[in-house]
Amino acid sequence: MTASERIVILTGAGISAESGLGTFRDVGGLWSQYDLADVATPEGFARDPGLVHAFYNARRQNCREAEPNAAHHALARLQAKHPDVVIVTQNVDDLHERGGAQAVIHMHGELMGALCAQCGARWSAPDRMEATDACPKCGSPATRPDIVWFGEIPYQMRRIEDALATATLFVAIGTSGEVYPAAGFVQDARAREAQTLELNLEPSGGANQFHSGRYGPATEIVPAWVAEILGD
Ligand code: BJW
Repeated sequence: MTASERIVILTGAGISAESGLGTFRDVGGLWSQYDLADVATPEGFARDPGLVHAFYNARRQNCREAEPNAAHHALARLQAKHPDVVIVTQNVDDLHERGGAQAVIHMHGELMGALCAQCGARWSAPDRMEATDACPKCGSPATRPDIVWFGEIPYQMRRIEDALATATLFVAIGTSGEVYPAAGFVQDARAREAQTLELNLEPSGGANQFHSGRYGPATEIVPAWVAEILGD
């Protein structure tokens, strides 16, 4: 790695799979157990907020019990040596932070956050959230998880676009590349002449959009890649 390399890393559910958190689209993944229209859309929440809160309460509990794995730790080690490395995650867990990463961009929100659908206030989610919980700021019973559902605009897009505009290396880790706008980042980076690399258990459907790929469990291939670019 040279001093002028500007790396943007996009992570997805695959990086947390070996910590015991389920992915979405793999066999047995969350979308084979739940209808995403019921639990990951504003319309689903309006229909049955209790069901959606139960879904996220359970995932929050799983997340609290999970530990960051060697892939999360490796990215934190890379960032500690090169603080300008930008980590954008689609994941709503906090394993990057607990693994030591800084300033992680959570484009799809955070499990540990609560949001008032009425006034936009944000606060730390309690273990169990319920539809009748009152917003601590405006008092409305409009509490929802601070999660970006289908049809909503992902967070911090300007920051992400700025990082991609100057990236020289874009790396996607553990994501199927099926959900936009994240799925388009590889093309955005390529349009700016960045090199692109996919790290995944197996080639994703969009693998041919990347200049290169390395395949295997994240806990093996991510630390190996980081060691290589740090010259360990
Ligand atoms: C391993 C591994 C191991 C396993 N080691 N690897 C038609 C065309 C184009 C777009 C659209 C369209 N219709 C609608 C849209 C837009 C829509 C969209 O993309 N839909 C698609 C389904 C087509 N997108 C949206 O609505 C987004 N908003 C939007 O576009 O707003 C407009 C706008 C954008 C920008 C500016 C202005 C306006 C919002 C998307 C919200 C996504 N939300 C979810 C759920 C909420 C979070 C949560 O509950 O956790 O986010 S969906 C779900 O998918 C979740 C994830 O973050 C996201 C991505 O999934 P991910 O991480 O890729 O997981 P998987 O399971 O798919 O893949 C796992 C991968 O890991 C696999 O490849 C495995 O091989 C690998 N793996 N084990 C390494 N051990």
